[in-house]
Amino acid sequence: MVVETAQERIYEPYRVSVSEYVTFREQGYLAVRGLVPLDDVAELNAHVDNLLAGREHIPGVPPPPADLSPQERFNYYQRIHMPHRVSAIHERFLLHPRILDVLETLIGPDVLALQTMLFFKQPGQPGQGFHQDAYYIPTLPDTLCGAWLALDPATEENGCLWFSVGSQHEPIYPDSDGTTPNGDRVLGDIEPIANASHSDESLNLLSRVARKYPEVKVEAEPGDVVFFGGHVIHRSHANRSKTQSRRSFVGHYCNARALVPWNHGQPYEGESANYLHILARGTTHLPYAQPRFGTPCAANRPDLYGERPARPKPKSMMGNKSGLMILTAHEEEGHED
Ligand SMILES: O=C(O)CCC(=O)C(=O)O
Repeated sequence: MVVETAQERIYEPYRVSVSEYVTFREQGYLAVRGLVPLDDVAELNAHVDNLLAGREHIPGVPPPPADLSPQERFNYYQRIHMPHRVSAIHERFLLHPRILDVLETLIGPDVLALQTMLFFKQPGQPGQGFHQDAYYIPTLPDTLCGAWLALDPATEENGCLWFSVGSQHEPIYPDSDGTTPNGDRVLGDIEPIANASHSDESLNLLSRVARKYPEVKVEAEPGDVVFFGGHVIHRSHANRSKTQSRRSFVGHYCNARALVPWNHGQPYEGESANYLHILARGTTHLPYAQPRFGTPCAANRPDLYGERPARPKPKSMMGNKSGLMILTAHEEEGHED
């Protein structure tokens, strides 16, 4: 029997439209409907069901104890961080070609894959209060982008994402409580925050900034992917439904030519941890990691995902004898722009 996996499937490339490109910048997020095929979503959901049933486990993540009741087992996990480093299926979704097609346009062309998170968000489980992702994951220059894949319908009731539209133009607010050294600390009048991600707005001081902007909910169907930049303030509420899970898979990425002084709180050598993150698309002059489970991407298949067509020789705008500016073939040496 041939078991078809996401790794072996050939996908129709996704071409981002001009209007989607503009929307991402205008709103701070872009929802691409039906980006990931439902067969792939079903495969990841089956894996999640197996985790909860104890039929599969992720190395380093304790499985639910055998003596739990079915309800306790169902609620055992809330979120698993960085599973792509130890589990092949998570690496495949981090490097899903259709997700990378969009990222290549929004933050590429060179894309580094940094982080994965699997959210369970079963009925009654909490949300995550106002935060900016680049507060947690610094990239220099800052090109961070999240890709949030809905595995279940995500509704207002079960805790979909909400975005403060316009806040993508805000700086990253540093904290006063020492949680991270990140944020735009050199801006003269920036007011530090505290308790980012806290769901109590009176404690989460980023809510003062969020209040300047209209907040928009983004409901999603399985297979929809919501892309959002590292600056946009966003949150999700608790799952208030009685029966509806709100599972999702989130990857974080940046331009592969940015320094990434971040390894999910783990140590790394030197000034940046780029050598621990996977080159997903394009090329880079900086170090990068190979995918541990061999998912095809730019790091191991530069012929497919890395090389770009040779560019024609550059031309410069030069004045001609009549004083008009015209495009002129580049001189090898001694030209002036
Ligand atoms: O899925 C959620 O509830 C929150 C996700 C989120 O805020 C994030 O990935 O930055």
